[in-house]
Amino acid sequence: MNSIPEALLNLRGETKYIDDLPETKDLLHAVPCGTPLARGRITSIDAAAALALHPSVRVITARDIPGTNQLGQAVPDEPLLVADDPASPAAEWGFRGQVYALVLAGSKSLARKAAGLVKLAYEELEPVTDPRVAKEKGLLILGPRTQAMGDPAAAFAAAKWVVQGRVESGGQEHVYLETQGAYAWPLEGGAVKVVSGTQHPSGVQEGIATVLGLSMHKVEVEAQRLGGGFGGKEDQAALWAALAALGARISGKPVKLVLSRKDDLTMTGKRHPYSSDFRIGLDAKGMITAFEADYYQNSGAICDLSPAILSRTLFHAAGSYRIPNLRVTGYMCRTNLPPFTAFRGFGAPQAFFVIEAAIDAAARKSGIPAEEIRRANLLKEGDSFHFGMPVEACQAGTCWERLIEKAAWKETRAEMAAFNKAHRLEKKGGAIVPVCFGVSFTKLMMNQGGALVHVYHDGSVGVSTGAVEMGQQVSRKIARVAAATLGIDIDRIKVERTSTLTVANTFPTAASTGSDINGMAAQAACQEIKARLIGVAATALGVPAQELSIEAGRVMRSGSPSTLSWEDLVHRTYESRVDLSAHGFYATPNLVYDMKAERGSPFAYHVYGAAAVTVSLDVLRGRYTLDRAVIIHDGGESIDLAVDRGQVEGALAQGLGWALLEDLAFDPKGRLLADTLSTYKVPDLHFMPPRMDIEFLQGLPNPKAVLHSKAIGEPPLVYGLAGYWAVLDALDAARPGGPGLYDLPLTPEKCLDYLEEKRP
Ligand code: MTE
Ligand code: LUZ
Ligand code: MOS
Repeated sequence: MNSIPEALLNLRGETKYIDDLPETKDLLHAVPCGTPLARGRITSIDAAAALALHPSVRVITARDIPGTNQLGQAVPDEPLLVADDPASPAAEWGFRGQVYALVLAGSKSLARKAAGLVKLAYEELEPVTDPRVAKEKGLLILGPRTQAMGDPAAAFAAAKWVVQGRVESGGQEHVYLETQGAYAWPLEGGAVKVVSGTQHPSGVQEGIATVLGLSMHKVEVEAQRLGGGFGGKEDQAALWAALAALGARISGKPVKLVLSRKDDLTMTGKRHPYSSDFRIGLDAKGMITAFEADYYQNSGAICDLSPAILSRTLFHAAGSYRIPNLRVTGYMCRTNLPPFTAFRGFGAPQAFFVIEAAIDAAARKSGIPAEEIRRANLLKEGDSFHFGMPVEACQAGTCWERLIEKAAWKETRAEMAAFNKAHRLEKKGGAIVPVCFGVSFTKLMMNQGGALVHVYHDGSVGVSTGAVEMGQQVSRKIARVAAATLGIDIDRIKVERTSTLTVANTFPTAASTGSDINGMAAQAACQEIKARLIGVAATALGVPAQELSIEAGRVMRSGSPSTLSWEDLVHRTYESRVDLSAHGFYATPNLVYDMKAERGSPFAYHVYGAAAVTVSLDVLRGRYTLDRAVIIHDGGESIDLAVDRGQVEGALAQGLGWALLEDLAFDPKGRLLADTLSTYKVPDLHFMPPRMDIEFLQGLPNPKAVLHSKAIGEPPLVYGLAGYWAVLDALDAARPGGPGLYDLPLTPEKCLDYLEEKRP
């Protein structure tokens, strides 16, 4: 009995992904055909040349779909395959790379070759790529959504300083190491089994059921692990799984579909780019009295998760600050780009960038340093968020003060100023960014999860939950929860692959709630089994159950070891014909939200933190290097500190990549310009600051989550924004009195333009 942590298996190269699954002789490989332009209408698909290539070749189009050609949940705008019937509205496609046919063949190279021979006849239509243009044309996916508090008009009228401006933030490619994919088998009775690279097995199950016209109980979906998800497989894994399932259904053979990197980059969604307008008002002391923003979310061609993402943007509009008068509106602008989707942070980082830009602009106008405005306006205990939720267990100030101390910020600032005075061609810059991130799915219903725990009669334990392992080590955390609850060593626990057969009706492993929700469900199941075990122990030892506990694999009586070991007890329970299995369920309590009034408490709690980043800028070239990052993070009582540290480091890297480096550029015709990993630049070890100090606040148990922990996955991504403001700070040292630049990512090219006064 020895459970090896996922991370160690990764390290040894022993983890198996979809493309590693054994291939049977009858396996067919699938390759999707994507539309060549951003917008058009299909007039016909000619598969003759592809079919002539080899007898194993099959070409599947929308006409072959036995159920409904629709995967859209919030809005029915997501056909599985663009229709080849010119009379149908589904013949119009909305982005370059939208799938219109699936080619199957006996080998991958054959399938790829055949896919290249499928001929598409179409009519080209004019694309829209700019969200503001889309809004002007009335191309909104759903109506605008507004949240408000206080009286912004009156507050602006009374403000000493009022500043307005415009902010751009670019998209971001997930670059999960494992591309999207699925492996499907036809089962007897018309059923189908699919191993899917998904964060949301139940969602994939539902999508396949719809497309194949099956009841959900005939669709089995399993996710063993993902080679990274980062939100990219929250909604969008369903398409590939449904295509593989369709292929299996039609061919009667197993079908494997694993996207090539290039197909994955062009065909799948990314983080939403935003274009936003803000107005901020300050009083003479630098207190923020009013804030307004309009967010033009570039939603891409399909609704996907855009409404939920916009919702999280609005909830995080005020960042970590108390703003008494506020009005923010979001627009979901439909454009002819790939459907933008969930990406770590889920709309919150975009909102943080806007409020921080507004503060930066206010600092330039008022002369009050941005850092002072940030510090003075931080949320405090007893404040309330603009949607009415009280601010509780607030650590915004604690994190900030500790950061100033740990980073020796006053001294650092003084050193940077002295350096900048002495150097003309190299400048230092630094910035601090606070984070306050709400944890829970903003859609109430999604905050539920289940678990199924088996104690085998040799004393080993299998735990299944709805959580999907994607590198974040949720399986490690759940194993720790089960071990702690049962009172045994973690080596006795094995966390199973995620399957709709073991835990049904689950929600995606997302919103950083994987261990919060599924850990609680596993805990509930373990508690139930433990109560039964203690009952058996009480009979065996002849003592009241209240005196008994299980610790370190032994039954304890009033704190002293009894004669019963874990194995003895489990075996006795088995002999006594008492159930050693249990199902657990958890629904996050106390969440309320009134969508009409835009008031309530949509989050179980908030995660707080602050990051300081310092940089050096090469003034002649516009290039910069990151010198140091210091982070103070409020993580509750960590279930596994090594995991949490890894999550903070990884999220920081991804946040820095988004803020500074990753340029998700499309041409005006909607073509992705960097569509390979040699042209799309992600942060590497050399890009990261050589000094990274991450400190977790101690002694702050969180009563709202499992084992007093806090969710960790997404909030630290926002720390990456400190890199943006640090580089801008260095630019200011080189170009004093500049207007500021709010156009993320702040690439070296943009820095050079700014220094040459070509921007904004
Ligand atoms: N860490 C790794 N290694 N791989 C991932 O795909 N996804 C992130 C984060 N950390 C991710 C990751 C995202 S977007 C989320 S929402 C959370 O993990 C989901 O997992 P959790 O809720 O179990 O923390
Ligand atoms: N997914 C979702 C999410 O559906 N709702 C959310 O609130 C959310 N938040 C973060 C990441 N994914
Ligand atoms: Mo994470 S964006 O919630 O998958």
